[in-house]
Amino acid sequence: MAKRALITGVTGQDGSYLAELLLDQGYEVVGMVRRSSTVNFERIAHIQDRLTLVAGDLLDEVSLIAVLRDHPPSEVYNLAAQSFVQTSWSQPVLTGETTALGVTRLLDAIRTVDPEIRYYQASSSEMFGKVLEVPQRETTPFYPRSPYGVAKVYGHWITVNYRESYGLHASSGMLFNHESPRRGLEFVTRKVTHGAARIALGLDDELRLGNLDAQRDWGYAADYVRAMWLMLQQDTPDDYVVATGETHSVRELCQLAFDAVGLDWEKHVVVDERFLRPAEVDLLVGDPTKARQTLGWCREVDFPGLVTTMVEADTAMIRGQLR
Ligand code: NAP
Ligand code: F7E
Repeated sequence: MAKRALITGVTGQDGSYLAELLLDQGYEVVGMVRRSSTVNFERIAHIQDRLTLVAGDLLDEVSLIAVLRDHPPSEVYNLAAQSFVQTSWSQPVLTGETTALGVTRLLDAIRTVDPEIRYYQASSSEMFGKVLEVPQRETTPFYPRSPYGVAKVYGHWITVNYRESYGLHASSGMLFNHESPRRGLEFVTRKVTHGAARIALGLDDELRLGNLDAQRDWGYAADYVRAMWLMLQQDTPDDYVVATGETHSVRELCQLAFDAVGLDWEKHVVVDERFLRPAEVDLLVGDPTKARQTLGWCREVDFPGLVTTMVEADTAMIRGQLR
């Protein structure tokens, strides 16, 4: 019998790549989607006929219990969240309800319906925030700098707590930033690659950004979903940092993206205060040693390769829209 996995957040960047990976592994994949007035299945349109899509919302525990009862999974990947850091200042309560308490609702639904289900929690490098150690590893203390980061710390610790309280096979992946052509347009990598492509095609002249000095450990999303799956294949649940071990600034990101279209980024990028944050995470760089040694995980795509691929994908997409 095929294993069945439930993915929350299947319509998101990571959900779409994880669904592809699990389908390739022979899983039956159930994707939880929340009700909206328009369909937003762009990222899963190419695999939609191979997925079972079910209605549910992290804000509503009744819906979570129903999904688990109606489609009993052996693995649950909780990728759903209000995931945009900037929005977490304007919607702090919603962010807490979804990204923090949503985790408790789902863990408790699992405990109620079938405590044998294996659980993956999408934790984040944003938990390290104003970093207390460089590079950041599993033992680095947390110092979140946004309502999103605070919510993720809660989600992380409630996952650890349900593992220790009820013996759940619950693991937490502390994933550093990971990107792809499917990244939302509001995140800085995609904003830059999409912006550079539009400028190169003569559709815009400038790109307005916030803090160009911020440094991130950026990897490729398809590499990172492999680590999620590997965590749930271990006999013992645990927590892992997933990162490349390299850091780059937003400035370097701009240079690479504009180089890819033969333009000088400094002639087009404008700093706009609207994109500065009330509190910033200045530097993130992870140490993926434990993931490499225990899971056998390593990244396949490097930063220049990632940026170039994203610029090419955006250029092709925009050209297609113009036709
Ligand atoms: P994303 O593209 O923003 O996707 C988020 C998903 O969550 C979407 O499918 C969204 O559904 C769903 N969602 C939001 N609120 C929900 C609710 N109340 N109930 C059910 N579903 C809800 O995020 P991502 O980049 O794929 O990230 C996946 C997870 O990893 C998130 O938890 C994120 O916080 C975490 N994370 C991401 C990174 C990264 O660099 N990408 C790094 C560390 C951790 P709609 O499509 O309906 O909006
Ligand atoms: O910002 C700076 C910004 O929004 C990266 C989420 O997936 O990764 C992501 O969170 C950096 C920040 O990602 C702009 O100030 C400059 O320092 O792409 P971002 P994020 O905040 O790091 C973590 C790991 C997650 O868990 C989150 O879910 O870039 N920056 N100018 C800008 N950022 C944006 N968005 N827009 C700008 O114009």
